Amino acid sequence: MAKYSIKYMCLLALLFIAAISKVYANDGYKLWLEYNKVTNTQLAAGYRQQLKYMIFPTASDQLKASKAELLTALDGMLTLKPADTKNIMSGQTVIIGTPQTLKAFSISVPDSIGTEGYLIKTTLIGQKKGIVIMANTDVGVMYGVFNFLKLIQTNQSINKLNISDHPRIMYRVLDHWDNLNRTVERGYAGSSIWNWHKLPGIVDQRYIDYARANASVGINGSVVNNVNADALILSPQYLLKVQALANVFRTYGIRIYLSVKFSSPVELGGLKTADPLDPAVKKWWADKADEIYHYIPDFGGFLVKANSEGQPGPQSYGRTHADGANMLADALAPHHGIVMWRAFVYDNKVPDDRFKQAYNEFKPFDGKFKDNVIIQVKNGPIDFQPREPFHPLFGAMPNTPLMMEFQLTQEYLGFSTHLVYEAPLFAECLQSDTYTHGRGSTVARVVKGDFNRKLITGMAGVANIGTDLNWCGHPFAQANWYAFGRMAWSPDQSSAVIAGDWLRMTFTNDENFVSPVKSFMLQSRENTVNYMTPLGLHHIMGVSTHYGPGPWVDNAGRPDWNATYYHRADSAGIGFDRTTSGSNALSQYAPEVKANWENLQTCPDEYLLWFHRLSWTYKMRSGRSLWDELVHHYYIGADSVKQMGLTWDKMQGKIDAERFTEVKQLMEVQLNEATTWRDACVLYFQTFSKMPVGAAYPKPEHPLDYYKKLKFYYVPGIGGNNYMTN
Ligand code: BDP
Repeated sequence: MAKYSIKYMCLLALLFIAAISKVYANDGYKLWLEYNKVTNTQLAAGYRQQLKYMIFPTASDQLKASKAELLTALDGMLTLKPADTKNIMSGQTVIIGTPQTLKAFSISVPDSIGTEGYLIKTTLIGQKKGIVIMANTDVGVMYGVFNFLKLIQTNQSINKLNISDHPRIMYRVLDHWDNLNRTVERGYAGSSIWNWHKLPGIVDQRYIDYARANASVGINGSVVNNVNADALILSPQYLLKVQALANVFRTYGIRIYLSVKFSSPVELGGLKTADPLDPAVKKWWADKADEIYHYIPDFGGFLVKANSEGQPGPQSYGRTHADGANMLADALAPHHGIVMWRAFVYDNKVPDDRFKQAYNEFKPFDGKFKDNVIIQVKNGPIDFQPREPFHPLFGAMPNTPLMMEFQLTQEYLGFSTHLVYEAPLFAECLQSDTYTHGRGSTVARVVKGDFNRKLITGMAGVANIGTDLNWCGHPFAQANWYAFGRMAWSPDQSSAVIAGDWLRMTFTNDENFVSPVKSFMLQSRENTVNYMTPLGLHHIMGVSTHYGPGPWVDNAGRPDWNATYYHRADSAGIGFDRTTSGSNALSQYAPEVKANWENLQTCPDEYLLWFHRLSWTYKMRSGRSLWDELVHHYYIGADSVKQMGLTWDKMQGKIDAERFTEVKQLMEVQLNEATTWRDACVLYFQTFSKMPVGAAYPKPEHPLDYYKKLKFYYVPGIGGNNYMTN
């Protein structure tokens, strides 16, 4: 008790300091676009010297917005207002433009940077030195400006610049699982930022800041409503609201997309069927597309969840996924829109391992989809678990565009109270070798379209954004939005570099902060795997809410929503046999991958129980028994959260008190929850292994029954009224 009250008083004191020190208070709203003062005076003087004048034509809204961003940022970081000029002043001018505007200075823009790329270069213009930010299009200029600003935000030299970059992926999209009643499915950061009731009349500043943040990392698409879609979104009333958002997004190079319900022709159009081969249905969708493009000329297209978790789809009418997707594709094609058709399908009536079902359903249709259809595939075969092997569809459909779907919102990663930097999870998947086109055919290369240049390419991130002041619930969850944008732009980028940039832009350039915090960020996802699902365990969370541990769940609405379906623990052992002797899911991978994971000598510990069912006494590489190894992982997982907290404590004073205190409290919550995961899982699995837990480990605070009986009310993320929960 005494310990508690001291802790409590310390927190109160911190909150008090945070409240009175207004100058340092920071609610995190500005994300990585803080534009903090450059504190290194020499560096700042150098920047000021080089940025005295600016030539920046503002012919379009995009160019105007880019210029405004540049001016705000330079004012914030350097208290500098570069003078507008028409002439080059020696070593002091930044010229920004596209081929048309740069012609006057005899500067040509290379075709190689493409339509969205940019080039930032220190160069002689005539006799004088200056910096040129150039692109072939206005949106390319915007990306160039944001990346130029990043150099200053991260305190890099701008003396001899020669930076050329372009996106490797065409469609870089955020998927919002936002319902029209403003709940967010699997959202942990407040309500939906789309205030549908007040739209189209009220255009919230948040929409603009959202679009700016996206543009700053190269995100160029936004699906604004839940994949478990409400047909109403296609009604004229809602299309006017969508149009108002599209008008904001356009300035920042972002196209708007909608999730559509396959049965909309029935629900909204009053037709008797939504059969994709029915001429009246085809006409309904074609007319609807015309109507949408009338409101939004640059509308991006549709995202569809069909015949999945209770959603209607073409199979409801005896048709195939290809029939459904192609029908919608035909409706959008005259307007250059695309269909993102999800491969997240599984059915408990299909008597096969859930792991295998998406592959079985989609692989036969390789090459059968229209050019403007892209199949959106989750990174792993089950469902965004803390660790999954890559989805076997990657590389298996060489004649079909496959779009990566990552989940930024932390449905299975501790919601918004756990610090989990997801870039290492993205990178692990993207750098996995599919071997489908020989050694080195990484998932990233498949997604980039390296093996079939004719295909469109894309990457989607299920957004973690809501109305919380700091957008994402946890200050560090912003890093996942940021990292997603960076990796969608260039999937081979390093998680460490991205974390470093994000920390500098969001908090401070102080190396004593950046270095230790970056290292725990990089470790954070592994920590969570350890305290939740080590050694290849998966899908053992609480039923429906997906909050907290639930390895005992065996009575969910469907067998394939039960934890016991996945871990299969009994007195003989634990794990899902997906080798030839089991479900043979491994046969869906290239022979090299199958051989590697099927063989116990080569299968990494990380994937062990994904593919193998082993006895509790099975001897691991470490020399420990499987049971001891499992226990070890659970304990180091929870302990690493404690270590992270101790490192964070040392950061006090290096950043603003408000965010410091918030993160400190979050880490305490995370430690409690990690400990609960550890104790509940170890106690539960021990009922089967019947083996002891080493005496050196702290004992669980409660018996197993306590954890099993815990009930959580009003858990965020499941408040919608328009979807199934699993
Ligand atoms: C699962 C979520 C569910 C989503 C589904 C999906 O639990 O709420 O609707 O994925 O991706 O992870 O469609």
